[in-house]
Amino acid sequence: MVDSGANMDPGSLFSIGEVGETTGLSPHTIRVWERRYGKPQAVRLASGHRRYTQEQVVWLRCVAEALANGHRPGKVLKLEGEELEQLTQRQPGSDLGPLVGQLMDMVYASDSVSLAEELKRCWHNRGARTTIFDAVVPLIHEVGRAWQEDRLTIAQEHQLTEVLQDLLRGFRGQVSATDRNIAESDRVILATLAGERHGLGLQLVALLVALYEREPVLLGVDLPVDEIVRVSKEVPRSPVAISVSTASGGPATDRVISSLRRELHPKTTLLIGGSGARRARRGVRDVVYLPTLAELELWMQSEYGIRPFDQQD
Ligand code: B12
Repeated sequence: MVDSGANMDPGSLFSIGEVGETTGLSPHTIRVWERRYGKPQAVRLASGHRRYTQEQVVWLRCVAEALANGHRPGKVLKLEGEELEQLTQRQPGSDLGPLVGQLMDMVYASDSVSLAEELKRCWHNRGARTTIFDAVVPLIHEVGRAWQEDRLTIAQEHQLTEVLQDLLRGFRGQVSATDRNIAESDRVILATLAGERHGLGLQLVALLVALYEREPVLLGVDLPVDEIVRVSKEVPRSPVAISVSTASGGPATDRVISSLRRELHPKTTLLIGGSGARRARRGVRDVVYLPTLAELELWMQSEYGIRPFDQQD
């Protein structure tokens, strides 16, 4: 459920202008929805100004994506969580958006060359945001579904992973700054925990971190806690971000996250993301849970005091 925000520190809330800037929705639309649908219910300051929680901003961004896919506000505004997420990835009346459908045909045809070319074309012509959020992420999720339903061979799935890893690294190479001094707090250490072999989440996060002109330090997948701690202790002001897939989220992983939290320097920020990450209220203390890339973006915007990467000059 969306938090009412009543007990929140006003400093951690967003103004309607900031919400509009991050979601692309006009403040007028947001006010009309509150009146008409009762959502998002803003926190009112003594001055009468509206403020929104991070959770509400993420919800509004999902709403904006679903609307951009052609779904009706009356339907979209009633939804939350997984149901809403599905509409951000699918167009009405069809299972997939045309671009993802086309990319899936290439996966089925084991045509890595066309797949890579199409994604590069998307990156050059339609930009980083469309490529990440409208092509790569829905493609990964559709491949997961197809694999589960036995519509895809192991080789086809592996081939896609290889293509995406190469591309995401290549895109990152294009946006990474090479000629400036990187402050310790501007680095983000990225890893998955022991037993977790899903690495595309890390690549996506690394690309997003680079788009925000920060430096991802990739330790890769399947790392024991003491290895992550050893690297982090050298640079305690760099946040540590861990990707947890649905395959590995759960109480056993929570215990590993607790021990990682205990062993890291107390000042080191620990970010846990990926669809296996839990929500803050049920999770480990002193850990920032950011299950989606949209939440990572908001975190970076508030942490580093910067605007969305595609609105910077
Ligand atoms: C490719 C793939 C593999 C490859 C991975 C290769 C590689 N080098 O990465 C291989 C073949 C190794 C593999 C193995 C397995 N896989 Co697999 N795999 C996938 C697939 C298709 C993509 C994986 C991936 O990287 N996802 C991770 C990211 C990209 O997705 P995400 O968790 O939703 O994260 C999103 C955000 O949360 C965010 N994010 C991710 N990390 C982070 C971190 C931070 C800090 C932040 C802020 C955000 C963030 O980015 C993503 C984009 O929105 C998924 C399908 C899917 N839907 O994910 C299945 C999937 C994850 N695999 C699955 C399974 C079952 C397995 C195996 C158990 C299969 C087996 N029987 O061996 C093993 C387990 C391996 C292990 N020990 O980890 C299931 C899990 C289902 C479940 N609920 O348990 C899935 C969902 C497929 C399915 N539909 O059944 N897999």
